[in-house]
Amino acid sequence: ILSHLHPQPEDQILKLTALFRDDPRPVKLDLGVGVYRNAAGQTPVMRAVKAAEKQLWQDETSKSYTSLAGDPGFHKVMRDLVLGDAVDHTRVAAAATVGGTGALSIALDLVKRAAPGATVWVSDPTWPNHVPIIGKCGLASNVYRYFDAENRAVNFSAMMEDLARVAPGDVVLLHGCCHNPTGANLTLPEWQEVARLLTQTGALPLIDLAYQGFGDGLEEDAAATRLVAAACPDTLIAASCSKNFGIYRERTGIVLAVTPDAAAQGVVQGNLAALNRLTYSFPPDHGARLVTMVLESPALRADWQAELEDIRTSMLGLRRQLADELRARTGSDRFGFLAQHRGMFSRLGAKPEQVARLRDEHGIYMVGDSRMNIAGLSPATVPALATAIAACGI
Ligand code: PLP
Ligand code: TYF
Repeated sequence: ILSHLHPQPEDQILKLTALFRDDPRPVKLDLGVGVYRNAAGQTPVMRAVKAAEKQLWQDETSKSYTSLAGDPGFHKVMRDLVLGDAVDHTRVAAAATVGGTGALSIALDLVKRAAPGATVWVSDPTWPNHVPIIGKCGLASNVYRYFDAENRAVNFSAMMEDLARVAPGDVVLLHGCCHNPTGANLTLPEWQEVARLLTQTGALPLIDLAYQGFGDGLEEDAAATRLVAAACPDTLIAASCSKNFGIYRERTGIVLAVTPDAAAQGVVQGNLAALNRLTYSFPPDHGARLVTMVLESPALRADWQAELEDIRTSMLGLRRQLADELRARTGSDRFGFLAQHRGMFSRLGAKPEQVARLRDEHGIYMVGDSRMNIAGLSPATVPALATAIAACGI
């Protein structure tokens, strides 16, 4: 029976990590997988997370199960972090999940139960896992235009044209901030127009929030999510703690469902707990507990925010440095978008053969669509990247 299985396509992002590792050249640059790295090339455990872990090791007296939807304390801190007071808290159902990916999967399972015929609309392009996860949950997908490859910016009028054609009850998947893979984001007034359109069409927004704090700041990066949740009768949010708490392998995320009223909240909460139970019984607790401890302690929270802000501003500095170096080398402003984009990624706009040349001739690894992880750079390596980009005629 098992021999009837088909070989699976490799994950193009994760494949790069192995290619890079096996490259024997002494000077090489990994701009592939979206993991934050400091100037020394490390992905450290954040200070506040380490302190919480020490405290937890001392104080934890039991590792018995939590509840099916996870710890209510985690729900509360995450609801506050993501939604602030944008909506009445009695309307919000929540479940801890296995990372942001688990949150997406549980959210889409919930959609499948509520609206089995719904189509999920994703941006063109989007994170490569979105469409396969939608399919795995038994839902159809379609794309709305998003990225203007010529200008490396959002083609907002095309996006609005496509979203106007979405059927009532369909789902629109939006990146809450720091669009992956392009780095191009909507302005707040544009988000207001999207929210208005969603209420007009009766579509359900599903917001993927994987990089809160990596763009313009913790509050700023939540503004679009809050605006949409305040405008629409119901909103699904899949939030990840992997990046902003640096706890990737702990697999910590949450699905937040903003429901029309407190009565609906109870039923949705029951469905989220049931979906967790059917998928993995109880969600993992360790990362969620660390996040809860950090957010509940004023001292740990302040230290976490300071370190997150350092991470954010270091990536912004690298963006500006790269844009400046490229202006100097090419004598043109065509790379100015790098300083305008936000988050870990920018899509450079290089052709596949140019991406291959960067790798083969310069040891620079980026995803085939020319997505670069900005955090893979350091002030010392930016000049070499700029030189290589210019040398490849990009
Ligand atoms: N959504 C997007 C857009 C991402 O880039 C990621 C990447 O890590 C995720 C979701 C999932 O994150 P997690 O590692 O928490 O599952
Ligand atoms: O886009 C990225 O690089 C991150 C990490 O299958 C990632 O979101 C990459 C591939 C993957 C899961 C996570």
